[in-house]
Amino acid sequence: MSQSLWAEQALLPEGWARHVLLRWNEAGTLLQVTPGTSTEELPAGTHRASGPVIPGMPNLHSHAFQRAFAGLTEYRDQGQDSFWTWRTLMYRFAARLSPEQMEAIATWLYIEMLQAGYTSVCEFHYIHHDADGRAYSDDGALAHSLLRAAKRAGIGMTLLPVLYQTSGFGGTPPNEGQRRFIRSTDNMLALLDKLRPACDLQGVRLGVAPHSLRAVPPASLNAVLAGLDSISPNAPIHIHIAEQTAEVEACLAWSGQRPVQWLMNHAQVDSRWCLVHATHMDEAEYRGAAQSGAVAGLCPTTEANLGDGIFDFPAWRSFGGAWGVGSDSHACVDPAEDLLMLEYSQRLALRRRNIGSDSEHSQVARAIWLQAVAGGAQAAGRSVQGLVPGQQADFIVLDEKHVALQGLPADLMLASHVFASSRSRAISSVWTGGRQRVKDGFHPLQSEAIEAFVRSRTELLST
Ligand code: NGQ
Ligand code: ZN
Repeated sequence: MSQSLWAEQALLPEGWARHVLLRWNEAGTLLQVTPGTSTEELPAGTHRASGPVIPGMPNLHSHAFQRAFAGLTEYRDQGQDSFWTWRTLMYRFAARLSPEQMEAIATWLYIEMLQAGYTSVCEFHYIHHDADGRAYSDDGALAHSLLRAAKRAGIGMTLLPVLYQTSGFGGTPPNEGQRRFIRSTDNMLALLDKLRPACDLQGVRLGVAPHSLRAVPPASLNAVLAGLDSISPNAPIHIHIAEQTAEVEACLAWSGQRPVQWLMNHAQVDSRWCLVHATHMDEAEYRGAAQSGAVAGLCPTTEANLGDGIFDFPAWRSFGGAWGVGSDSHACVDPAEDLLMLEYSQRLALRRRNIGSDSEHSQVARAIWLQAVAGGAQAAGRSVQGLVPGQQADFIVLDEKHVALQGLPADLMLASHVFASSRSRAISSVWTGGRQRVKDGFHPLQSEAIEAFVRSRTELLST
C-alpha cells in the first residue's frame, strides 16, 4: 500500500515545481515525486496540500533537557556573565534530572520541533548516569527516555551518545558538575551495542559524539572511532569544536594547534562528521574543514545567546562547505528563526544584504532552506534529503491563510515565513515518514505533553 499527496507548488532540490504528486510506501519512503501531474491523474485517496509544500528540516544539534531552563538564565549573575557561567547553571540543572523528567521535557520539545518544521533531530546525549554519577541499573535509561519521546512525538532521530572524560585539554580530571557524563571508552562502546536493537527497531540512526577536544583525550578519541567503525562503519560522528575563544587559546597552549587544525591533523575527518559550532577558525581551517566534506553544525540563536561569536559563512561556502542548523540549547526552537539569525548575523558583520543566496537560488530563504536540509540530512546520516524518491516523506505544508503569506506566490510565502512571520508559525501541517504529525498547527499529544513538561520544570526548579 502506498499513500500520496498532491501539491499545487512544492520545493524540490532544484527549486519550485508545480502540480507535484508525492507518493510513498508503507515504510514512509518516497517512491515518486512527479511535477506536472494533473488532478485527473491522481491515485484514489490522494490528499491535496492546503498550501506550498517544502522539505522538513533536520535539526542537527539538540540537548533536549536544556529546553526546561531556556529563558531562565537571562539575568546577570556574576560581574560578567559568559558561556562558562551559563554552563555552571546548566550543570546545576543537569544534576537533578530524572529519566521521567527527561522523557517529559523531550516529548514536549520534539512536538515543538515538529510544529516549527523540524522533522528529525540529532540528539547529542551526554547525561548518562544517576544524580550521584552511578550507572542506572539499565545503563541506557536516559537514552531510552529520549527514544520514547521521539517515538511518541513522531519525530525522526539520530541518537548520539556522548563520550565525556576530562574537564579540559591535557587530561584534567572531570569536575563534580560533570559526574553524570563520564564513561570509559569501552563502556561507551558497550552502550552503543546495547542501544542498537532498540534504535534499529525504531528507525533511529545511532552514531557517537566525542563531546569536545576538552572532554576527550587523543587516545580515547582514536579508540572510540575505531570501535564505532567495527559496530557501524558509516555512522555519524558529531563533536563540539571551537565554539569559544577560550577553548581555542587552551588548545593552542596544550598542543600548539587550534582545535579544528588539531582535529584535521589527528582524525580522518570526512563527510560522516558534523563539526558543531566551528565558530573560531582561521582561513586554512575554513578551507581544510570545508573541503573534508564535514558538515558545519550551526546553531545561530544558541551561539548568539551564549556569546560565542560569528561563523564566517561566506568563507565556509566559498570552499564548498556543507552546513545545517540545530536548536542546541533551545533558546529558540524554529528553523526559520535560526536561518534568519544566521543571515542577519552575516549582514551585521559585513554590512551587506542577502548573503545566503547562491548561484541557483537568488531568494535567500529558498537557498538557505535547501542548503540546510541537505547538510542537516548528511549530519543525521538518514535519508532525509528532501523531496526526492528514496528519501523519507518528511515535509511541511505552509499555511497560506497566515496573514504574512496570504495572496503571495509560493516563493514569497517561504521568504515571508522565514523573514516576516514575526515569531508566529506560518505552518499548517507537518509530515514525517509519510504520516501527518501536525495538523492545522496542532499535535494530538500537545496538551498532555505540555502538562507533563510544565510539571517536570516546576519539580526541577523547586528541588
Ligand atoms: C553542552 N552547549 O554540552 O551543552 C554545550 C556546553 C561545553 C553548547 N556548546 C558545554 N552550546 O561545551 O562544555
Ligand atoms: Zn551543544
